[in-house]
Amino acid sequence: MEYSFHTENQKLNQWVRQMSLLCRPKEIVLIDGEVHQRKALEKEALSCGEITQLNPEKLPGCFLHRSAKDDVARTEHLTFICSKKKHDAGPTNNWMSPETAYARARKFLKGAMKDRTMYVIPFSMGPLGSPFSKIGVELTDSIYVVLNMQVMTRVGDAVLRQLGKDAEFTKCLHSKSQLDINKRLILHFPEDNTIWSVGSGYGGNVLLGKKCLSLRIASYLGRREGWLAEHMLLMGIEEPDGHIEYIAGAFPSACGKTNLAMLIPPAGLKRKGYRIWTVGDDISWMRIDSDGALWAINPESGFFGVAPGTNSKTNPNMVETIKKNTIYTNVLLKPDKTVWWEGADGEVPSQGIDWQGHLWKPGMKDAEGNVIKGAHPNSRFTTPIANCPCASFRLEQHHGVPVSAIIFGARRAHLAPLVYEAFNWQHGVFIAAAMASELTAAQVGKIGQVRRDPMAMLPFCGYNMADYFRHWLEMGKKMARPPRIFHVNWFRSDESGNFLWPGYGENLRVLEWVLDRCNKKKEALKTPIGFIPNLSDLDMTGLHLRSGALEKLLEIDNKAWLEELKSIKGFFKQFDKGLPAELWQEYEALEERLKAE
Ligand code: GTP
Ligand code: SPV
Ligand code: MN
Repeated sequence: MEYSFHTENQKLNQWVRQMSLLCRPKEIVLIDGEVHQRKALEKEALSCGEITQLNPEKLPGCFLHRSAKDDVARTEHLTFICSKKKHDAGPTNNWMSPETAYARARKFLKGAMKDRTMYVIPFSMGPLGSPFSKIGVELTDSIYVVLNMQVMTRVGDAVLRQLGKDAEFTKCLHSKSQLDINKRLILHFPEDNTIWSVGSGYGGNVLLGKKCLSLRIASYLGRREGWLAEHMLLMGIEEPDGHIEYIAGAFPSACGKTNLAMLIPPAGLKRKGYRIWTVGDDISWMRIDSDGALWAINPESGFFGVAPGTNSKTNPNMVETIKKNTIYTNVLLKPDKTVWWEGADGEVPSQGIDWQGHLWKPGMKDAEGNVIKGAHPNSRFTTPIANCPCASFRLEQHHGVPVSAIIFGARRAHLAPLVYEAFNWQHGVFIAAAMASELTAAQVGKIGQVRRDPMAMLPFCGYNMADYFRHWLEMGKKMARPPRIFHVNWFRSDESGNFLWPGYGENLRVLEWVLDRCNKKKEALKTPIGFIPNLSDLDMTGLHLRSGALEKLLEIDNKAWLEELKSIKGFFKQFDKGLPAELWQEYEALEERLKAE
C-alpha cells in the first residue's frame, strides 16, 4: 500500500511516509485541533471501549480510561538515552547505541499499526511563536494519546503553519503495539531530535511532548542553546502589596509540585492578602533575559496530576479544575458514573468498579491479604490549565515570568529540615546535585526507598549529568540577578512515622520566608548546611503544631549529615573526572563545617 500524506513541510511528509511503511496503519489522519474532529474521536474511543463516558451532569466532558495492569507508571528500566557515545548518556541513564535501539524497536514496530489509524499530531510546547517554544509531531495509534495531547499541548493547524516549509521539529513516534511490557521501549535519540516509544499506553511513556520532549530532549537542547529544561512547578505569589513574585520548584515525581503550584493560603496568612497564580505544575523552561534575570515558561497547557489525596482540603483549586473536560485514568468508577480515589472528598463509596475493572467494596483483600485499592496509587487526571481558577494571566506570554527563587524539595522522613537556603548559586547547585528522595508510585520500583535524585531530574536528564551540573554552574555565572536557591522537605516524620508538618496550603508559611529572604526582609541562622529561619520569623498565625515540632522540623543532626555525605560521595564518584571540581569543593566545605561544630 502507498501512503499519501501531504503538508507544506517536505521533511514532515517524508518522515510520516517512512514511519507508515514501518508501522503499516490502515490510514493516516492529521489532527487539526478542531472541536468537531475531537468529538468524532471521542465517539470512536467510546464505541471501542478505550474510554467510558462519565456522568454528563456532574462531570461534563469527562471520561475514564483504564490501562493495562502492568502499564500504570513510567518504566525507567525500559527508558533509554541513545546517544552515539555511551559517555554522553552518562552513568545515571540507561544507554543503547542508536543502531541497536532503532533495530530493536523496529522489530516491535513493524506492522504494529495494522488495522489501526495512525494519527499525526503537530504540537507546540510553549505558546506558538514564543522564543522559548519548540515544535514536535507525534505519530500514534492511540486515540487516548490524541485526546490527552490535545489537553496537555497546543495542537493542530496553527502549529503546522508555524512549522511552515522547513522549520525543525522533534520526531515523536508512538505505538501501543501489543501493550506488552516485554516489548516495551522508550527511546530518545537527542542527536536525531527523535523519540520512539512502543508497547505502552501510560502518560509519561506516551504523551511524548511531556517528559520525553520537554525534559529529556529539551535538556539536551538547553545545554546546546544555553537554557534550562527542568522538572519544576512555576507559581506566582501575589504579596500583600499586590506585587507578584514567581518561584520555581523541583520535586521528584509525586512529591508535591502540583499541590504547591495551586495552594490556597491558610486562613492565618490569607488575611494578609496573599494569593497564588499557577503557571505550571511539572515542567519549566528557563532562559536568561537581557535584564540578567532568569525567566521561565511552562511549555504545557494541561495538568497530568496524581488523583489519590486530591480533595477540597488538600487542593481545592484542583477539585474545581477537574469538574469538566477531564480524562481520568485508573480511578474508581462509582455507580452514578462519577469517580473516586483514596483520599477523595466525601464518604468512601459502598461499592464501585476498581481501576482494574473489577467490582470493588471497601476493605476487600487480595490473595495475600492486602487491602485492594479502588484507584491505582498512580491514578491520574488530564485536565486543561484553563479550567484552573488560579491559572496565571501570564500563561500565554511569550517572555514568561521572572524567577526570584528556586526551591528543591524532597520526600525525606528524616534528615532534611523543613527549609534551608543555599549560601550562593554554587552552593545551591551542590545542594540540588546532592538531593535525594523516597521513591513513590509514579515510577515502577520499590516505594519508600531513598535514592539520590539531583534536581529531581535523575529520570529525565537527556545527557551526562556531570555535564548537566556544569551547565547549571555556567548558567549561574551568566546571570546578573540569579534566583536564590532553597531546599524544602514537607515530609519529615516523627518516631511513629507521622508527618511533623501539615503541608499543602500551610507550605505558604515557608514560601513567605523564602520571599522575605529574596527581598532581604529577614535575617537567618547560619548552619553547616545553609541558612535556616529563626523560629520567630515563620508566621505561624492560626497553625498550632505540637510543642517541639517546629524545633524538630528545623533540627540539623550533624552526625546524620556526615553519614549522608558518604552516600553523596558514592553518587558523585560514578561521574569520575567528569564531575565539576566546584561540587567536590562544596562537598569538602560542607564536611569541614559539619566536623567543626
Ligand atoms: P508528578 O506529577 O508525579 O510530577 O507529582 P507532583 O510532584 O506534582 O506531586 P503531587 O502534588 O501530585 O503530590 C503527590 C502526592 O503527595 C499526593 O498524594 C499529595 O496528596 C501528596 N502531597 C502533596 N503535597 C504535600 C504536602 O505538602 N504534604 C504532604 N504530606 N503530602 C503532600
Ligand atoms: C512524573 O512521573 O513525574 C509525572 C507523571 O509527572 S509522568 O507524565 O508519567 O511522567
Ligand atoms: Mn512530574
